[in-house]
Amino acid sequence: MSVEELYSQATSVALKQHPKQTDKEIRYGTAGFRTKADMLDSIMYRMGLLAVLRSKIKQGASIGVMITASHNPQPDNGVKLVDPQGEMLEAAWEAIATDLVNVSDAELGQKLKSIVESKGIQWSNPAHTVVGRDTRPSSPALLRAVLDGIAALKGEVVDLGIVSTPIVHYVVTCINSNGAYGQASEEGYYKKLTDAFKKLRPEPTNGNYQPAVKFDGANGVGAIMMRRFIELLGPSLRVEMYNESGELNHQCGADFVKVQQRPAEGMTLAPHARCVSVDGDADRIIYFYVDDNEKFHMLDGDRIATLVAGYLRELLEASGLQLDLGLVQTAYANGSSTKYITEQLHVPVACTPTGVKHLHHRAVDFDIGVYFEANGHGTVVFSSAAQRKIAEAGADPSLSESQRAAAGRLRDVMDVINQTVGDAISDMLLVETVLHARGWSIADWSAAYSDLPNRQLKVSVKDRTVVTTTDAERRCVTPDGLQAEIDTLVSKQPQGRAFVRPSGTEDVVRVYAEAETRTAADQLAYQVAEVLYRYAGGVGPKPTPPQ
Ligand code: NG1
Ligand code: ZN
Repeated sequence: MSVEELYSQATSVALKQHPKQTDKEIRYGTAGFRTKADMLDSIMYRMGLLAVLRSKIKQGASIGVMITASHNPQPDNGVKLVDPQGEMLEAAWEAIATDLVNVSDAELGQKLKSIVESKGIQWSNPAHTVVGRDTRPSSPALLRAVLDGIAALKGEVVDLGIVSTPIVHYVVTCINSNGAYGQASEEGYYKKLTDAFKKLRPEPTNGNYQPAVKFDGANGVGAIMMRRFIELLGPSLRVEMYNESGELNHQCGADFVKVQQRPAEGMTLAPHARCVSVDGDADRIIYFYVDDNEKFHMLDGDRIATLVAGYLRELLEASGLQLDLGLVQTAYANGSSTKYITEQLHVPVACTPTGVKHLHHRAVDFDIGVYFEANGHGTVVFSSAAQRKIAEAGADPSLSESQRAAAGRLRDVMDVINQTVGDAISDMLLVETVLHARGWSIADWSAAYSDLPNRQLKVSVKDRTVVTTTDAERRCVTPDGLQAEIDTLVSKQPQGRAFVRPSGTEDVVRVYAEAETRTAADQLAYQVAEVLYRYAGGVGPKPTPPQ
């Protein structure tokens, strides 16, 4: 079949089987395309087409397609593409994706042709894709649309079935590294992580550390995966399962715990038991516990980042390796965590706009970059030079035995980490490894520093693009005068900090505030929401003062 025939075949499949459902423009945002599941069929089909083009321009390297709306409610769904090294889709192609899904069905063939020609895509190159989906009831039908898109342009496909987002990133990376990153399958992923984890704890207990967690699967794919992990982990970590099969993300999961600042529902809590909540596609994780007085304590992405960065710094010192370690956060990082990591741990901190791709890009500037969003999405990346130096140091006869042991440990810690993307379960195994090494209970971990009380709110406005920001989203540029009002409100609160930014995944503007006390943080958040509503054209109910 000629290229021209393929373009017209793609168009006729679109018209007959996956017609465009709306003229409303949709954009490829921080998490790909995400909206109500019943508006996604044509978008999925076209993303299947795009995955084939993306693979061809990368000389046939595998491209991932993940069907999920992560922590969003069950009726939503979404899709994102994974680039050859396991990273998020390159920014220039986000714009191409947006163009491709917004043209009419009749213009589709012409659009494909113009992408192929303007990008100089070699049509004779092969195309390979790896597809995964979450547990949403809408996902199987949307998968068929993606597969139809891939088939229309004659791409090859490996369908991983129901898997977490990080497994798709892992498998893509393994295929494209010819297995150097690991065995390219779901089983290969489980084995790599659990083998390294078990090696790092010859004895499951140590000091105050007990090898047991309570796991909230958010009624999603994380629960299914954890069942498989449990078989492989054996007594090295006992996992009690909760929220395995109800409504996805409903009153549970990492986002619920983080935003509501309370335990997931449906769990049997016990004082000081470590509880873990993951999100709907298992790429985010939040720890929490209740103390003897039933007080709730949350250990979020900032806590994980500081715990991990502190431990890596210790291993670097013990091994004598000269590698540059840094931490990357966003404006949502609690002020106390930033202070702790810079002043106590002496690890440099960088701040980027929200969205893991920004954090990831900044983190790779370090030899070892730890990055986490406060919501629990993050990982650690090691440069190839760092990986080589660590491997060499483990066997370097000029080093002392304890230096070699520390380097060897660092190498094994690296194997527990899914460097390709934030990964809830890999992150959990990493946290458990550090707590075990330190002999820490969850309260010991929590004692490192105290979070400043904080509050997040959402404000609906007529057009959220009227809010624009600068300085890694910490200050807003427009609407005119809004930042000055926020500055005045913040200046009245001891340890106050607040910012507003348009969401990339919801039609709202988000407000964040922190301050010395709970009441002050709540009040500041409300006051900022109120001025935002006024300056940015708020719609619907006005922000109401905290009770
Ligand atoms: P938006 O909607 O742009 O705030 C949310 C999260 C991000 C990121 C993306 C992608 C917060 C405040 N924002 O983005 O951190 O995870 O979703 O899923 O948690
Ligand atoms: Zn997610």
